Amino acid sequence: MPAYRPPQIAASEITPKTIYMSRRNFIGAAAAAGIGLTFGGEALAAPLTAQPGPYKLNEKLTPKEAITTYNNFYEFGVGKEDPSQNSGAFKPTPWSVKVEGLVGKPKEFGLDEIMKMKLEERTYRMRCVEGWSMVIPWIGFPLSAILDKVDPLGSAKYVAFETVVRPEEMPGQGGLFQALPWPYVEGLRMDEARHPLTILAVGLYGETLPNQNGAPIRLVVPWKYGFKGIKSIVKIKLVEEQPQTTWKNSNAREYGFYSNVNPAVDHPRWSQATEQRIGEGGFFGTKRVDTLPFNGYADEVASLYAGMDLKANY
Ligand SMILES: Nc1nc2c(c(=O)[nH]1)N[C@H]1C(S)=C(S)[C@@H](COP(=O)(O)O)O[C@H]1N2
Ligand SMILES: [Mo]
Repeated sequence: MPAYRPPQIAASEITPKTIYMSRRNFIGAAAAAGIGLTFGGEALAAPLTAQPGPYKLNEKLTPKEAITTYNNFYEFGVGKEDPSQNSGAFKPTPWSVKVEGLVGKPKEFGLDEIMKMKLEERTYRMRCVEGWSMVIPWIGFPLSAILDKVDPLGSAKYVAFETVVRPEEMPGQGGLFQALPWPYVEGLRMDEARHPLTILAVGLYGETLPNQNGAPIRLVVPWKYGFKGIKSIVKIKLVEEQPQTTWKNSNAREYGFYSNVNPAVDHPRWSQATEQRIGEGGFFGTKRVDTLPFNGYADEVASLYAGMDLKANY
């Protein structure tokens, strides 16, 4: 396993909006013409090797350029381009993650140790609650692998997660306008946390995670809306009661604890029946596809919710 090196922001990722937009059109034209392009960012990021993992997907990957420039990461601003443009000063190393709470062996994991976990390629369909989706080739390891190392107690019923707070490196956490209360927090039921689909991701497209995607380590739960995938994690705590979650705290009528992708349960302000695949039919194209129950992972996870009313538990 290569030693961990933080990804670096390429100059190409910090361009003004006009150039950025025309570059995007150029990419589309080049793709249509069958011309392969490489960007500075790809050359600079640290390569990361991983073995093929389970859950193969027969779907077209979302272009890396879209995955790394169309983001939600409010610590860096609320615009889709803010995280890629405003995260250049963020330092994903050194880093450590505390795993604590109802466990026999609480432990602080340094990033070097984390990067020595058995890394797998996990290409997942990802669905944002806002109605767009991507297909992302993550690199990571099952969350259960790290939970196993701390000996969870029988009393642990949920897992709570916390993002780092660094206003000096995360412009959305400083200044007058705070989009959300910090730290960003999320949670899973223990059986969801231990499900083999649930991973901690440390890379994508064969490289360490770009800052805007949650460097150096973030959660990925592919059957849930994107906001469950908390980024830049510093704390994982096993607890007895259902944890606080940022979006439910900020608007409980619109965002619940479970947040399972469900085309049959609309958001109060929009339908969740279909989604726009980012990067297909042109970056801002109109290719819409049907949203699938549990984001297409029903065979794997529907049994976790047997007997539950998924309209009440949204
Ligand atoms: N800490 C933190 N994690 C976060 C968010 C955020 O604003 N802050 N946004 C969430 C939302 S709404 C989505 S859709 C995904 C987006 O992940 P991506 O940018 O890697 O596609 O991150 C989630 N994780
Ligand atoms: Mo999202």
